[in-house]
Amino acid sequence: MATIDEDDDVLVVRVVYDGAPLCGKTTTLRALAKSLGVAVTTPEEREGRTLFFDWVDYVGGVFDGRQIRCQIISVPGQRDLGPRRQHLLDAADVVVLVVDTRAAVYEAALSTVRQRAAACRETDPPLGLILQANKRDHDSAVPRARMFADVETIAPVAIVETVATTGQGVREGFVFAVRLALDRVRALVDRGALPRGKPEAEHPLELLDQLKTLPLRFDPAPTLAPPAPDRPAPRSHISVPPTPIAPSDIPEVPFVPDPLMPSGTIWPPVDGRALLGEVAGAGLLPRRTASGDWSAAGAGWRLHSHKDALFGDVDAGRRALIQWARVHTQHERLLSPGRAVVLADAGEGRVRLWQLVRVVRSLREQLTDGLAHLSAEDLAHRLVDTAASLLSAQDAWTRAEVALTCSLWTVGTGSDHAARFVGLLPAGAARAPVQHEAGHLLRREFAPVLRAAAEERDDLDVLAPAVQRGLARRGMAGAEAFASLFAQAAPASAPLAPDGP
Ligand SMILES: Nc1nc2c(ncn2[C@@H]2O[C@H](COP(=O)(O)OP(=O)(O)OP(=O)(O)O)[C@@H](O)[C@H]2O)c(=O)[nH]1
Ligand SMILES: [Mg+2]
Repeated sequence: MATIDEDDDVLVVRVVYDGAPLCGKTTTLRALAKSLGVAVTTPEEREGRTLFFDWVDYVGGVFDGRQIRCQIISVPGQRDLGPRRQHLLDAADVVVLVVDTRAAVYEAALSTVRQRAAACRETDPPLGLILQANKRDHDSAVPRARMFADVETIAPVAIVETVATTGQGVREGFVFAVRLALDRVRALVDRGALPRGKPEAEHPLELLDQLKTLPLRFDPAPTLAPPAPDRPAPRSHISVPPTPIAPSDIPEVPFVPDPLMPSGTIWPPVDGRALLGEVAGAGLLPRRTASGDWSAAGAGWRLHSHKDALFGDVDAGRRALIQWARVHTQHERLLSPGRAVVLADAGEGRVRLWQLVRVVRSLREQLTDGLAHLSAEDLAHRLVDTAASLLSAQDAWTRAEVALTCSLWTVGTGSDHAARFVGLLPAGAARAPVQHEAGHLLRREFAPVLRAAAEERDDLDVLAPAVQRGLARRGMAGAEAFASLFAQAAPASAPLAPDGP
């Protein structure tokens, strides 16, 4: 949802690329980013499929004297990722619906257009919608005239024809989308309803954290490698904190971190108060996100409260606090330091449970730093060390009673160099963690890193053997898959095929 970020003096708008699985959303964002001369961030992918989103930041144009910062986001298309898709759509200022126009999937695409057009019209002020007719290069693409006629019967929707793989038409679609977004912003200004403050998410990591707190309608484990046969059974499960109350229409009192809060409302008892003092000094003001959660980030801290962490009285809230304190204590050695849990007044006798997490740099952020400037040998070292940290985190987390998602974004290293979970603890953390086969995990996590490396450097042919040497020194599970990932990206260094008959 658009907002005026007064700190940076910009208008932030969100352009969301929606559409069926494999219609070409990610391809579109990559082509757009290339034409705008900016980068795409893709937190996680599995076999080329988007798991969370693709994110592009672009500052351009002016609205009422302020620069416009566009957060350009594509949703994951897979049916089972619906909650994530919805969360991203909820914060849209305009939707670009990417449609695969090949004949075989055309009818299904039209029904998506019908649904999305109806949903956009229901929003107040209406949400702009553009139809990006993609894959126009395909032999079986439906004729242009037929497509325009069909869409006309649905709603007055602008159509932009594209070939995302070459970038044709993609930028035009985006420029049009921003105009529609600004129409909506203007309507909000006229009503005095344009919010001021930080956007729902300021950067991809924050958005990723939000999505990771959402319930999934599926368990990703079955589609991945089966758990190792000797994996220990989870010892016990932590139940969801007791008796949250249903959200009501009575607005909540916003949480203002205050180190003078009554005792019994902060965990850990002593250090927690000191941490709270630090957070209070940062002047963070949490805001409600589209999913109903509350969150704030800045000055090295993240504050988060799940939408259901609201309790009708202090006793119910205290029981939940004690349960969360127990989770933190049990997993202290696995979690990044600088965490507190706080029970705060929410007004009308209600209390809300918050987690405060000091930001610790993730493995992925540490890697990004060295991607452009390290020598191939040093980068190879760092890549191998990072892979080892990731695997050791996964190993350690199998003993956890909470489902700590293991990825380059959620693992960091503590002062003792041990791998630590740096994300927000999942709400109602009542699930055994999923363990992936080492090679699979490494491929999944490092493929995007390698793509980024390929954009930054032209010495992958040197990097690949350096990685191989690093692995040989270390001896690591999944080493073969890891090495082959790099070898594939550097064809010049791949072993020559024997002369065939
Ligand atoms: N021929 C052709 N292929 C395309 C075009 N756009 C995308 N593709 C291909 O379609 C496939 C899916 O593209 P993606 O961009 O990954 O689709 P997506 O919608 O992001 O997929 P999910 O988010 O994972 O559901 C890839 O193989 C692309 O190369 C296009 O305009 N023409
Ligand atoms: Mg995608």
